[in-house]
Amino acid sequence: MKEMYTGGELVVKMLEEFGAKVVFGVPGGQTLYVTDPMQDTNIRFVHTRHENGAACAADGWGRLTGEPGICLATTGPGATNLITGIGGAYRDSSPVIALVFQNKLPDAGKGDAQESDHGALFQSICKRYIPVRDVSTVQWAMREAYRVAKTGRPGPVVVDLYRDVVENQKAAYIPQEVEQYCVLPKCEPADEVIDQAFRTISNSSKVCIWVGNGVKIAKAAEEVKALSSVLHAPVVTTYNGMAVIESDFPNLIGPRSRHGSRLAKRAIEEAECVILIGSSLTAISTNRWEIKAKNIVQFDIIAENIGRHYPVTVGVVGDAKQSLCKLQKQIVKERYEGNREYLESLLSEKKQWMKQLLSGKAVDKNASPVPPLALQAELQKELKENSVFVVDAGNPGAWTHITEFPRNVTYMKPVNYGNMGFALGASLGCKEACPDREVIALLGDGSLGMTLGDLETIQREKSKVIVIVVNDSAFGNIKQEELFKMGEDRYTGVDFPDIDYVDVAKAFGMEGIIVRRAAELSNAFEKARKSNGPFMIEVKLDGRYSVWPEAV
Ligand SMILES: Cc1ncc(C[n+]2csc(CCOP(=O)(O)OP(=O)(O)O)c2C)c(N)n1
Ligand SMILES: [Mg+2]
Repeated sequence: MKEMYTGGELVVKMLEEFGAKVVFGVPGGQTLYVTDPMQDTNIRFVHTRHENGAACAADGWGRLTGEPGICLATTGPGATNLITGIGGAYRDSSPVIALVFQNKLPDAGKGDAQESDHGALFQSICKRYIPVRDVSTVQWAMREAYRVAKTGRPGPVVVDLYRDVVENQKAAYIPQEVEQYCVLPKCEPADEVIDQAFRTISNSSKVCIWVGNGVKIAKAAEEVKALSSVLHAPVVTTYNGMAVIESDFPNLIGPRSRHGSRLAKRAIEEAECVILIGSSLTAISTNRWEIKAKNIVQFDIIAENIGRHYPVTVGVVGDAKQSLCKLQKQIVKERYEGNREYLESLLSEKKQWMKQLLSGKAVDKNASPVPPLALQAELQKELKENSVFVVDAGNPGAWTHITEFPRNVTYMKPVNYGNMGFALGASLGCKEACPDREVIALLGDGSLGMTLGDLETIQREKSKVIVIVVNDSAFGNIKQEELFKMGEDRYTGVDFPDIDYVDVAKAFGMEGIIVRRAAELSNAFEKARKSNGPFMIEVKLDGRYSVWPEAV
C-alpha cells in the first residue's frame, strides 16, 4: 500500500471499499484524476453519450441491487446534464452516488471555465450534497455518501470534488470495513403496536392490502401473500410495487395509479381497513391524493413516512418482512370469513373487466399498426421469470398497468419524477449489475429521441438488452391528453415524421427488426434472444387508442 494518495486515488480506494464494479459517466478535464487511477483496479468506467444515460444507469443499478449505483460528470454542463436522471433516483428512492467536479478551490466564484453552483443546482433533487474542499475529508465524504444513499429512504447523494483535491493534494488511506459505517436497520415493532394493528384489522370485515416500493426493497412479497391469504384480502399495488407479487397470485387486483384500473380504486375505497405496506402514497400512487382510504394501518421502515399524506389509525415502524411475520403470528389465530364476499366480488369484477378489455379489435394481433393492448398481451407472453422489465415515461409505461408478470420479475419505471429518457440508461445499468438476468427496455419514440446516443453505448458494451421501441410518431401521451382536454384541432408540438428507428440502430451497429403486427412479436423475441448484443424491436403502434379512458 502506498503511503500517500491523491484525492482522486482516494475516491477510487473508497469505491473499491464499497465493492463498486462500474462507474457510468462522461469524462471532463477534472474527472480524469478519478478515471485514470480506476484503470489500475477492477472497477470499469463505462462512458455514456450523455450524462443522463449515466445517471439513469446508476439509478437502474441502485433499484435492482440496493447497492448505490455510481455515476460521474464534469463541472457545470456535465453536472447539469446529470440532474434529470438524479431527480428520477431521488423521487423513486434509488441509492446512487454521483461524483461531480469543481475547478480549483482558490478560483471558486471567479467565473472559471464551466463554473456553476452545484449545491444550488442539485439541492432540490438529491438526498444530500457534500462538497469536498480538502483531501482530508475525501474518505469521510465518500463513506457519508454511501451510508446516506443506502439507509433510511434510499436516494442519490452528490459528492462535489474540487480539482485541487483530486489532482494535487495527498493524504493517507485509512481503511475501514463497510459494516463500520453503514448498518441497515433490522428493527421490529414493539408488541403493543402489533397488537393495535391486529385489533384494528380484526375488527374490520373488508380489509385491503396496498403494497408499495418498500415491499420490493424489504423483499417481503412472501409475507404479503401469506397475510393476504389468511385475511382473504385483495392486494393492490402502486406502480413501483408492480411485479413484486406475481400475477397468478389469486388475490392480486393490480396497480392503482393515474392509469390504474377502476377496480383497484374500488378495492381501496370500499375497504373498512387498508393495510398500507411500504408506500408513502405519492401523488402518482393516489391520483393526486384524490383516492379515499380509511382506517389505515401503515407499515414503513421510516417513521417520517407514517401519516405523511393520509391520517393513520396505527403506524407500524419497522422492517416490512419482520413486522409482517410478527403480525402474522397473531392473525393466524383468527378466521376472517367476513372479507370473503368483498374479495370475491372484486375478483369476479376483475375477471369481467379483463375479459372485456382483452377482446375485440383492441387486441387483434393481426391488426396493423399494432393496437397497444395487443402489444401488451403479446409482450407479457414473452416475459420470463427472473427478468428485469424497465419501462419509460409516456404511454408505453402507462399501458403496463395491465401487464401480467411471472415470478421474480423486477419492474422499474420513472414513476414519481416521470423523467422521459430513463429506460435505455437504466437497462444498461441493470444488465451491467446482473448480466445473467434478461433485461427488456420498453420506451416510446419520444424517449428514444432523447437518448439515441446511448444506443451506441449499449452496442459498444455488448449489453444484451432487448430494446422495444413503441413508435407512434408522436409524444403520444401528451397528444392524447391534448385531444381529451382541448380537442383534436388543437394539437401542437406533439407529432414526428415516420422514422424507422431500426435503421438508426443499425447505423450504430445494433441488430433489430420492425414489428407491424403484434403476432410478429414472438418471432422478433426469438431473433433478439439469439443475437450476441443488444437488439431493437421497433413496434409500429396505432396511436389512436387512448390511454385516457382507462384512467379513474
Ligand atoms: C424529460 C421529460 N420531458 C417531457 C415530459 C412530458 N411527457 C410525458 S409523456 C410524453 C410523451 C412521451 O412520448 P413517447 O416516449 O413517444 O411515448 P408515447 O406516449 O408516445 O407512447 C411527454 C413529452 C416528461 N415526462 N419528461
Ligand atoms: Mg411516441
